[in-house]
Amino acid sequence: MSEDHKSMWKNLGLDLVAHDALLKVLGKGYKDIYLAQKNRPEGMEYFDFVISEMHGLRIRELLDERARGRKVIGSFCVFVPEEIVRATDSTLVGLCSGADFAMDEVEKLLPRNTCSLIKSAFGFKLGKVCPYLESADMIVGENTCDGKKKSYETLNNLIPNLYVMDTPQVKSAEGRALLKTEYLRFKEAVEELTEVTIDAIRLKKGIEIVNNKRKAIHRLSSLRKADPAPISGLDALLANQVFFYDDPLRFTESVNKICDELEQRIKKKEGVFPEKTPRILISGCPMAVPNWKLPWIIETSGAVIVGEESCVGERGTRNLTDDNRDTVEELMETIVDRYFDVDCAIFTPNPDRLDHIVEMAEEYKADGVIHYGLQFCQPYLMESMPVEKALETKNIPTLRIETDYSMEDVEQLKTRVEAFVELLK
Ligand code: BJ8
Repeated sequence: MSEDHKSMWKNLGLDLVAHDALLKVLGKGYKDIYLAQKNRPEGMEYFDFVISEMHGLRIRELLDERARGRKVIGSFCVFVPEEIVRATDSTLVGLCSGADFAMDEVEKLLPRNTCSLIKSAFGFKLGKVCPYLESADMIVGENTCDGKKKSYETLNNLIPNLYVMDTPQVKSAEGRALLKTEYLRFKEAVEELTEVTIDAIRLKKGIEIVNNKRKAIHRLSSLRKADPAPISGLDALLANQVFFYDDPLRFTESVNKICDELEQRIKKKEGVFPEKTPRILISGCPMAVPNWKLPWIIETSGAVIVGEESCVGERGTRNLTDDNRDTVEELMETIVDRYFDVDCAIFTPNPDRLDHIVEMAEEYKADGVIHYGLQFCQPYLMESMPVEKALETKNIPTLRIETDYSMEDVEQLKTRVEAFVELLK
């Protein structure tokens, strides 16, 4: 690692020894899981680079932006509207992480039976290893699941610039009104932080930038319908993960470039795996970097992942925001409409999600669905049962997996996944 990066991390207050250890583990994991894949599209080199510089050059870019007066806002959920942040020329970065860190310290503050996603965010803060957390001018929490909303009360003592957004739990007129109130309050908070007044031109521009990222991902998703699949699920997941960190214009361009390449592959019937490889749709909790465990197990067990019904995937990106309006008020309404359609399991009831999973399974020609629930995640574990039922009625085989970020259950999971894949053949 360059001395430059080291002094940057030191200035951010990171624990250099712990951070170094983390980067070593990440580097090894990436090499074993990603670089070991065969037949990857050439365009993935860009994403390899992004991951290798995720804590280096990308942080440097964000700090440079800050030095020019721009702001960086961190978030843990796809309910935080990126359009509003972009409208002020600020950058929104995802803060969820997919690895255990400083768990002894975390369990002094949170009950042991808290999901890995929440514990991991605390671990990265307490272990002083997340340069994104330390570079953010504002960190947005949201009252989604009980675990998150209660943990923000504790996180508030560790982070001076935490802003908490309320979110509805029911898709009713009152629920939508609550989301609108909260988005208007958030807009004001972002305007105050950035000292920028959001007008219609700015908001339209923000919407356009974020929509373009989503459109590039839609294009990528749709190419995954081909058999043989032109890209692995691991690589597609990586693009979905980088969605939350990268410069949006560069990201859009890079994903579109990969899509050009994939189109050529499809023409030549070139795939990452042979034709007729069993196709899997993953559905459930979000998978943040470097949570690649389950996809890795699936794709080394003779199957290919063709879609993710997840916030790091189609649940997070599927809808566009309508920018065909003239005033800030009208554009804010379309933003509310767009996000109110997100079918997170915190909503009750949540029938749209079941319909969407069935639709996705059919559209991506999945032979089976693997439902991924993080241990102690009540919303998604509870919903895994109706999901299974809904898929059963369509004769789509389902495997329900409950796991965490540790590697202890890899062998056991592999045995279950292999048996499931056998069934699909
Ligand atoms: S919109 S899925 S990103 S809340 S895994 S912390 S639900 S106990 S992440 Fe999420 Fe927003 Fe919903 Fe998406 Fe709680 Fe479950 Fe943990 Fe979770």
